[in-house]
Amino acid sequence: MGSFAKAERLLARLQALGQVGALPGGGVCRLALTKEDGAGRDLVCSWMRAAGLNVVVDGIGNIFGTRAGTQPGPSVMIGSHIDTVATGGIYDGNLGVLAGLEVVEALNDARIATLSPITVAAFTNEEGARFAPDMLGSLVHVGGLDLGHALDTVSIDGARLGDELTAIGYAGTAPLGAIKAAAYLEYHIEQGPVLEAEAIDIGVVEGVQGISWTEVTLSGRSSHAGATPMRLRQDAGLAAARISAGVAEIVRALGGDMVGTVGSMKLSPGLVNVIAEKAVMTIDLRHPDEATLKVAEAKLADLIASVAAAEKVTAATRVLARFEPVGFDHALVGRVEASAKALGLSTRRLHSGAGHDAQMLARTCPAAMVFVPSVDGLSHNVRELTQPRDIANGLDVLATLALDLAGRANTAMAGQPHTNIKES
Ligand code: HGY
Ligand code: MN
Ligand code: MN
Repeated sequence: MGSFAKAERLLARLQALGQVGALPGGGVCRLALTKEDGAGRDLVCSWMRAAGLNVVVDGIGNIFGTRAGTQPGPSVMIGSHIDTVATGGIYDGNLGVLAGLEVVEALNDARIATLSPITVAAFTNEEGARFAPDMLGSLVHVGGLDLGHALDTVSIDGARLGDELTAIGYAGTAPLGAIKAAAYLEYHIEQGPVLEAEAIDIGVVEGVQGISWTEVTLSGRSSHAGATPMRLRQDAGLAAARISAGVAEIVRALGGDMVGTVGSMKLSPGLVNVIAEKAVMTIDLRHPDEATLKVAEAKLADLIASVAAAEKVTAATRVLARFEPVGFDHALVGRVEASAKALGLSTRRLHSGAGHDAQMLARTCPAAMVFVPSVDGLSHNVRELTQPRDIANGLDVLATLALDLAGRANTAMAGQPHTNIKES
């Protein structure tokens, strides 16, 4: 059955963009605002312009490519991100931006005009791996983070966000929030095991779980690994290890959907025969329920305090990101489900384990997401893979729904755009 959009061009573009920042053994590294990210942006903008889109860049580097409708007004926005983690795959984020571009190109090829404009968006620094928090660009876009504050963010490698943005040529001049969205769609890989395990074609995403990122700095005293008796040590490395193990215990005790990750831990001086004087570690806690996430955070604070006292080190914490759970617009979620079913695809409702720009856009307009299966549930891994058939399925749902929301202009049924999704 399918839709007016075809996956071949999208699959080719995913591979082509995946060559920008490609890692030797496969996968990609395009950390936000690096020169590789800049090159990826240049390539995507060149495709947008070749498709006739009006491309604008705002002050935080968000890219918006708009295909005009026959009527002025807010866009149907299709977005995601093209920055990646350091050991990323070619699908996370990139699929959503390039699929939006494919929808536009397919409309051009089919000579279909829409009543409402369609805007393809690539948001800055969705990953948050280099600059925290994640979803930073879309958060600024919706007014959730002051631009000046965002531009002064310092990366894990000591760079200032605004300087890096200027260095890659994406410190834009378009006013923040200038492109209004009547509805926001994000097409994304699931990044988890559910759809594959249940052999489901399309994930109908009802919302995104809460996210809590904390950086902990533990300060002890370096001394000789051999000559210092255990009772005299102030070992920041041991404290960090005990906190890491304690996070796993907190998560296990809360059970259910609770997840916790110590993704980075740096010891200094980091030498085999020197007791670590300093440890800097990050803790990522997530849960779909805000109250439970708060309980986990309180337990973490107690854990840090008790380990620091026991190991005679000092602990300083810094919140890197904190977003409450978000529910997507019920009517639009229903439209995703109905579009998939009308295409003969199997569906399942689920919450997203990962954060997405859609959770920020949901603050300003109805937002919803389309998920497709991840092979082995893998993502943030160079082996990230989604099968071409699944990519085509998700594209068909996205294209069908985007056209439905934007409204066809050049047919006898021309009328009001369906972007006021409450009516339908
Ligand atoms: O961390 C996340 O959930 C997303 O990949 N930024
Ligand atoms: Mn993503
Ligand atoms: Mn990601």
